[in-house]
Amino acid sequence: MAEISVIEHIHSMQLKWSPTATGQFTSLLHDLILSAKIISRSVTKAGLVDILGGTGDINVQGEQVQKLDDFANSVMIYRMKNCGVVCALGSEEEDELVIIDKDKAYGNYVIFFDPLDGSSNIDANVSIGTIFSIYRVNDDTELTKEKILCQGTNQVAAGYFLYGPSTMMVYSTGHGVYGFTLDPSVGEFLLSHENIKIPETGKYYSANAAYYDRWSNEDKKAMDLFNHGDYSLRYVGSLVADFHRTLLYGGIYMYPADTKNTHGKLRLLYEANPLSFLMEQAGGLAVNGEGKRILEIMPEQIHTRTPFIFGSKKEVEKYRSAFN
Ligand code: AHM
Ligand code: MG
Repeated sequence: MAEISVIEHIHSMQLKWSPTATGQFTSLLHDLILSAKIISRSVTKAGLVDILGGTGDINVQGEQVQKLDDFANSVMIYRMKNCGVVCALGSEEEDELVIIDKDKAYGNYVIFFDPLDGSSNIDANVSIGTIFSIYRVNDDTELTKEKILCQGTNQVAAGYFLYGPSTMMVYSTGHGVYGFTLDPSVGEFLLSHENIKIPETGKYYSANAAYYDRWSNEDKKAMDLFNHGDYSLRYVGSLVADFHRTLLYGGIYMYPADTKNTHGKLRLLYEANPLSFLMEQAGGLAVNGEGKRILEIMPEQIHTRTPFIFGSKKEVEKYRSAFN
């Protein structure tokens, strides 16, 4: 069987869907993939070198920064700032949007990312990931926050890298969802999951059930619809890992608002939007607590949070039935 590399795949998708492409997007993906390979290398060696544990700092989210968080963020920022095609970026680990100096090579792409999602799991050698969301700005006038912050429906591509037993890349440009597995012997991501579709229904439900007492009555009622023997509970606590399992096996993931996280915990721009883009492309649903499509929420700022519920159509509709 021909082994298709991710860059080859991106080229073939562009030929099919955007034949007049300039190559900027491929260039961006190339640098993104290089960042992920560098992060993956460090994640794999984490127990052997002094990169486990915290830096002692607290980030803008009020969370402890892990050394690997810090490392992954600097790799991503460096590569994205210097790839020549990005004009602005937003990271979970940065307080503000970063607008790239116009004296550097400068392109039309905006990228949001969570450099290392699931970082509370790092020291336990549990799967973690990098999530990305890409937009294109089509005018050359001065960039403003208003131009950059928009609904997730405007994403031109989204995806994630999963650092698990194998390192994977899953991405979509709006024409299906494709998965690639890093073959360390050749150093390339090779196509392993073609045109992924989530099952219409699945037996896994996923939520931090310890927060039950903090949820609204509707969310408690929704949880009760799954918390019995017809379903099975899975919760890693690394969003990328929980998403990947849900994408492949079906079922539902729920991180609703609670009395502590009154707007939900997960961030719209670099967690919920890119994963919702993939989920919808795979035939699933992604909504907030009010049942609104995640991709239609207008962000108020770069770190806007949202309740986040996604999965197979049948289970997400069942979740929604608790609100009627
Ligand atoms: P992080 O991006 O700082 O790692 O935080 C997000 C993580 C998600 O990966 C995970 O789904 C969630 O937080 C777990 O939260 P909780 O510990 O409240 O269940
Ligand atoms: Mg995260």
